[in-house]
Amino acid sequence: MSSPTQNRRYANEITADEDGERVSIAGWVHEKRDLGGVFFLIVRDLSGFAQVTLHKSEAEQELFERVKKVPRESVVAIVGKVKSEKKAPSGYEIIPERMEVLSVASQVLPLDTTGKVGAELDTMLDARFMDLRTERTKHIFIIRSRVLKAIRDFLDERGFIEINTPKIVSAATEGGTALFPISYFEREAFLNQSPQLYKQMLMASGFDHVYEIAPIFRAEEHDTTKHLNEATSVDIEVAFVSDRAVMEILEELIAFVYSKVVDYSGLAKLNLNPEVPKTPFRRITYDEAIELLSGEGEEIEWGEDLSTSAEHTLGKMIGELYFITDWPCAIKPFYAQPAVEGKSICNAFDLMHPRLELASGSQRVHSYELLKRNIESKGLSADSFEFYLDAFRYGMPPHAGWGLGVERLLMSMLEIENIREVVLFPRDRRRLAP
Ligand code: AMO
Repeated sequence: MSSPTQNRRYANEITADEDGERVSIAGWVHEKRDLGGVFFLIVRDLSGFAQVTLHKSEAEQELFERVKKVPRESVVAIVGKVKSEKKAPSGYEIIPERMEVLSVASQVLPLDTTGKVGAELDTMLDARFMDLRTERTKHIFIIRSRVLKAIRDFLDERGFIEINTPKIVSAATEGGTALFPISYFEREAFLNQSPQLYKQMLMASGFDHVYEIAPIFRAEEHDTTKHLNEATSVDIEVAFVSDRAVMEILEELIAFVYSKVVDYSGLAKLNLNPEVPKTPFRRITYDEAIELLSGEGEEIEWGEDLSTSAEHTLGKMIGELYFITDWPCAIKPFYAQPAVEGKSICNAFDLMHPRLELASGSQRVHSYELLKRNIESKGLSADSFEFYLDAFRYGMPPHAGWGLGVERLLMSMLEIENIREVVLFPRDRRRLAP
């Protein structure tokens, strides 16, 4: 006898037009409904659901009993005939001839895959493999995959070269967040906070448009709904341009990504109907931001970073995606280019969603001397940046770039409260497994 999964079809590929034809499906036992004389087995696969119907009077008794007994979430393969049935969820049902149980699921289940009984986030994350069987979580990760593909398509189309830089490194890049130290043979090394130094070094290579989509590691101590210890960052770096040019790339990229998500049918399962944001996004300077905040009674001293509460106040006032530009150099990293040499404002920007920061970037210092001075004035040792500084000594063009948090983008697009929901296996202060 042939394998029951041979010629396996997805539930949503089968149609009522195939009435009378023999098909084979495989998936998980989603639901069982016993109506006495009729028994329904709902089988779920990646594509959706198939209704398998057994009439007690017509079905083979041995098969009828086995189907009734198969525990929920077990994996089954079914061969049967298609029957057009308007009342069935997909307009057809399958009258089974054969069922093979490929794997029996233990009971009690860690969570309800029908989504009728909601689960706590911790329960979902602890049993992520099963949580992914729910419609909501499945669609979040299909959208995540679409978002990443859209980002790649957009950047590839514009001639960017995709790069991969090391994640085991010897120096910090982003002041403010701590590093994860690791032991590297007889030396100390760290997990990379950002590909910043490497993407900049490539600007000296002639690869003048690069991007990387990769993990970044931040030893954030606090447990928040928007911070992870391992996040995914989209980083770009472009030579011979200013911060203004990379801001335009960023807003066009965001609009393009939205345009590839809004037509996804699974959005309905998340009860969402997002709109493609209009470009160009609004731009306000840091000075304008603190003035707006002051008008709302929230005083920020010049040179101070914006608190989460300040970000929320501004977000409420502006109500759409916007940039904050012209930041004080004191609160931006050593590589941000001053607008005027010697002045305290930098050509740096943040891209904000009304709820949170999505990206930050800048024009970079490309003068070796200034960069070295900046590193030292931030209290860092120029020696540990020698490999990076070297790239600025033999012909480094002006350049600019940004880093965009993939999870932040997704949670803002999908109106998700907790960043952990958009990561398959999130890493936070408490979570190192699964
Ligand atoms: P920054 O540190 O602002 O800039 O990071 C860029 C973007 O990455 C995301 N992000 C995070 N997401 C989740 N959890 C975290 N702990 C976390 N940390 C950062 C955010 C943030 O806006 N080198 C610069 C970028 C550049 O200038 O090119 C940098 O890393 O969405």
